[in-house]
Amino acid sequence: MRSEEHTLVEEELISKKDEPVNKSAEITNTPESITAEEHLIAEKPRCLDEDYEMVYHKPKTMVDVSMHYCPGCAHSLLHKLIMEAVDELGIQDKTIGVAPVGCAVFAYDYMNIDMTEAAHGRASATATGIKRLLPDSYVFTYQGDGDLAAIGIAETIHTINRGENIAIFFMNNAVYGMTSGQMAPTSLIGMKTTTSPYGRDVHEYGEPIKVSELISHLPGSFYVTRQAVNSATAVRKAKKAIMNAFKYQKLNKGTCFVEIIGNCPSNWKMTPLEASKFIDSEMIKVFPLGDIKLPKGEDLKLLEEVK
Ligand SMILES: Cc1ncc(C[n+]2csc(CCOP(=O)(O)OP(=O)(O)O)c2C)c(N)n1
Ligand code: SF4
Ligand SMILES: [Mg+2]
Repeated sequence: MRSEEHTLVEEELISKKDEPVNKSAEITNTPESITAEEHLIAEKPRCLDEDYEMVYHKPKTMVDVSMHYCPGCAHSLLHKLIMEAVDELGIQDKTIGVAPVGCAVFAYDYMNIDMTEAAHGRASATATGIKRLLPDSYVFTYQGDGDLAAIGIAETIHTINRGENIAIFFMNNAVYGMTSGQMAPTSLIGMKTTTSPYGRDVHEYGEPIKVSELISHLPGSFYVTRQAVNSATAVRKAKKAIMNAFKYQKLNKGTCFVEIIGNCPSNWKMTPLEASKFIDSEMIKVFPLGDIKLPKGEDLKLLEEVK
């Protein structure tokens, strides 16, 4: 709630904003040369701290820079959710991420944790090496559908079949976003892409691959879930799934796989809002949301210990 004091300070700021600036401040930058405006700006947070209740802040695990993503792109939101989870679990200094080749190639510029880059599709193989050398760390890969389900499908299946104790965050936006929207293994039937201008033809290219269902049959997968980030409810559920994927790593029971149905407004040639609606009306018909494989039996009891 705004206080009288805050309103007064704000009015003072507005009235002093137009006062002539001490030009010497720009040249000498000495404490005496601080302008009235600079002084008031330094004062402002004191007022905010006292009179506002903090309801949202960027997690400290996010680097405070602008992202390169297109407006409305789900990558930025997924980055933030993963980093919020790391922040809330207090594992920033123990978490190591592997960035993909794809639009999220610069994930390491935004996530304030140890990260490395893998060759296209090889993130889970890279993560395997890291986790085996540093078993007490929390290791995750972040991969798109071109990266994980096309060029990297072999690595993905073998990694999960071995039950590597890592988390895989899989952003499924049904196209190769970075390279201008070619058809991916997850493109929908009839979906127009730059390499399927008349729509994906099932006879020519087969059905979209449902990676989560596929890998849930592998004994090495421990937790498999499919979520989205196109609504507030979906975001809350996705965040919970991401938290679970990190927590379950403590149990050393296998791979945790979180698929996120994302978007690519630029290559889908939609506004962000249209893209969100398309997810609800088309994408989740093919890729239904929800948990696909959950820990059970004795493992469920173990999970209580890490909550
Ligand atoms: C070995 C190799 N083959 C192909 C490419 C070209 N390439 C870069 S990104 C990409 C597809 C990325 O799509 P996706 O993984 O779905 O990520 P998105 O951009 O959609 O998030 C391809 C084919 C490459 N960089 N390296
Ligand atoms: S091209 Fe698509 S996936 Fe890439 S940043 Fe833009 S909207 Fe996101
Ligand atoms: Mg993609």
